[in-house]
Amino acid sequence: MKRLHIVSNRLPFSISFENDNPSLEPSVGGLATGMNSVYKDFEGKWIGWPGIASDTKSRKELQAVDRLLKEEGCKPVHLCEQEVEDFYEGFCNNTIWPLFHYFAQYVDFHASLWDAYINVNRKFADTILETAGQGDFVWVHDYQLMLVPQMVKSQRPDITIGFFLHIPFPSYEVFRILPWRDELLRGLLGADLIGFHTYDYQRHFLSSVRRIFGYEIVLNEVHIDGRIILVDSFPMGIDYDKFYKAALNIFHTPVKERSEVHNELEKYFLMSDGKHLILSIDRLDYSKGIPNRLRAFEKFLERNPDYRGNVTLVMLAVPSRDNVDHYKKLKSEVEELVGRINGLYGSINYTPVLYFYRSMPFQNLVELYSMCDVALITPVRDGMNLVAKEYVASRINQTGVVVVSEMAGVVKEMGEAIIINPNDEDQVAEAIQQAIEMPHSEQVRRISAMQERLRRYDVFKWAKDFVNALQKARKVQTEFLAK
Ligand code: GDG
Repeated sequence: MKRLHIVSNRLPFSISFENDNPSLEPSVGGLATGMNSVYKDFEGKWIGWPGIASDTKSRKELQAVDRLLKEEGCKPVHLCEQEVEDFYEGFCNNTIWPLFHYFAQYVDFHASLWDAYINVNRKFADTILETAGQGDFVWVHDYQLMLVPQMVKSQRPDITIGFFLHIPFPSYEVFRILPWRDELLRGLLGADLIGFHTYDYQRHFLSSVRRIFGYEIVLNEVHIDGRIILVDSFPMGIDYDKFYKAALNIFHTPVKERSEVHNELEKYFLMSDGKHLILSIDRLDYSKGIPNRLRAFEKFLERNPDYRGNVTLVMLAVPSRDNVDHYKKLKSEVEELVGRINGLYGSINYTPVLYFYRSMPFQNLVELYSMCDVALITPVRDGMNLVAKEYVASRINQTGVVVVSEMAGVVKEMGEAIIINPNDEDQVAEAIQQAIEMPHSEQVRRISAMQERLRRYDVFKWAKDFVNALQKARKVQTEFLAK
């Protein structure tokens, strides 16, 4: 195979400066793990924004950053403060993100933000055009870069382009709201392979293509004058072994070397036999359904006085996009609900909701996964939701219960979870009760089945499948042209 280049909004490193000297810290996210497993094999580059606004640094500092990134096989696309504001915070996070998560009332329709989106996509496309050799492969990620495939394809048809969307693709009736819907679709159709987490998103996309352009669709192929575009679903997995092994390791760590989080959680369980911990982890985002979750937990406590004092919700809300108004309001709403529940049902030695507004190191995350009896995952919309998968992978004794929203992509792989509609707070409150009362043998039966599935289709298999499909897309195209 020729070279394969990865393109994503952010490069897989964060950059910090000490006395004008930059240093790189690799990101440990799922995407970086999956991509590292494929892109190093193909000697490609990783193209993306390094995460710093270029006009806040001197020329010398930027050159030093570029040098470090080059050593890691990365090519930066530099963005200035205004571009970050209009492109990333603006069109990406205030237009596409809310629309694709069905929050149409939050969408900003500003032509100036759209212009910034075009310009930044053009910068990414230009960097790809400078980097890719004859016949190379390119894998573009996510909603920030939907115009890139067409921008590259129109100049270099020899490059085979894959695109993967990490968020939902909404139904046509929602997608059509966007004034720039035709341009976005045309941008995506520059790719040779378009991938989604689930078949539903794939179906919504194809329905938009048919209704907006009337192109011929044959099974999962779009036929447009002289080109065939493959459209398929690839549910993203996790690095299963990493979570499983980290969870195993926790229980082999000598007591005095254990983290504070671990010791505190253990103390909680030692207080009495009937204690339960329910876990909630997400970025603080309106798509994640955090207020609904809190209200459902409140209902559960209201209806089950016997459980007061014995059931605690551990809520980790990771700061996200906190300069955007909707996110600020959400933070206040969540804090108010936490305060209300703790005020109503708390006592000197019982805090119903343990709320943390921060991110935690990987080690603590796994401790939470492995020590909480229930994972409560209630997004109102979520492309996939990797937290649900990580929880299952960390259950080394196969106990634990997942309560999961039918609006999250992950539900398609979690038939053994308790599935709820996140807008039905009564149903969620009942699901909490069902989860903490579930017999041990049933927990084991359900978790084992999910573990088996997630172990087999991990992030490495996901990345490999996509790359194989990309190679197939080239073959299909070549054969079609030869006819
Ligand atoms: C987007 C889509 C799709 C969270 N808190 C901490 C922490 N995390 C890690 C988790 C997990 C990741 O962040 C979150 O992934 P999700 O899938 O749950 O959600 P999004 O960030 O919204 O991701 C989503 C995903 O892309 C992949 O395609 O599933 O639908 O919205 O891996 O472990 N990690 C650490 N500390 C934390 O406090 N170390």
